[in-house]
Amino acid sequence: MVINYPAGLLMKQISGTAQFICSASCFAQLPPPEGDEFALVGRSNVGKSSFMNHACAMHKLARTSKRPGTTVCINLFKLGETLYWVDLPGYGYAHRAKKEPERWGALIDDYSRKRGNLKGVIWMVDSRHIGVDMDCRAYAWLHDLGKPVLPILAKADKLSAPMQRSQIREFMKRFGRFGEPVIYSIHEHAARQRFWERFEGWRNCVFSGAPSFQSSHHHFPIRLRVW
Ligand SMILES: Nc1nc2c(ncn2[C@@H]2O[C@H](COP(=O)(O)OP(=O)(O)O)[C@@H](O)[C@H]2O)c(=O)[nH]1
Ligand SMILES: [Mg+2]
Repeated sequence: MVINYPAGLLMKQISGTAQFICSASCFAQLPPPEGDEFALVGRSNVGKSSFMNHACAMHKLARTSKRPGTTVCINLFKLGETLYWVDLPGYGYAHRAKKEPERWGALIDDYSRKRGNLKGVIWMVDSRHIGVDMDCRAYAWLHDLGKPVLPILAKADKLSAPMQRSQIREFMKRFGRFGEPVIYSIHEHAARQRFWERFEGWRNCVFSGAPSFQSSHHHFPIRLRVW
């Protein structure tokens, strides 16, 4: 069934009420799937945890850090009655990757491919650095995964308005198949509403099974090697 929520309702329901559910260091530790899950994917330090806190209007929901790579687990959050978000470990930090790249890749791959209620991915890219190698590899992996992707350009306060527009164009040139990215800054109050309106529309598309959101058919899976 497609539920079309009035714009802004979801944001109001979620603000200040989201809950941390658990941290899992392997797929088996996750609780049984419930409701609809959306995963946050992006480079370490791109601002995933800050974004979740800001979007949910809660300061300490997800841990944020100036030190990259501190989220080594899958963290599950309940945002609404049937809405869950998952903060995944960020990719792209060499010192971490050297230590346990296989476990990281396997953790993300396992989760993304086996979790039955994973409905879509929120992909965060630094608005200042479009097209860096790690993001290009993540793009190939996301494409292969075949789940709907909602792209976010993070830390937009670091750019002027004209630069934001030109970075959106750059993103569309490289990764346009996922649609136009939402510009986000945790220092801009209006970003929250802009995001939730877009999320609601995107989620309604996801659940209506529009053809553009159907999985693409590949003959072999691209294993994630960027984490
Ligand atoms: N200027 C600015 N800094 C941000 C923004 N979002 C996150 N940060 C900073 O980026 C750093 C990493 O953020 P964090 O949420 O821990 O990134 P994660 O590793 O992707 O979860 C922290 O120092 C945040 O304060 C933003 O929109 N603007
Ligand atoms: Mg984090």
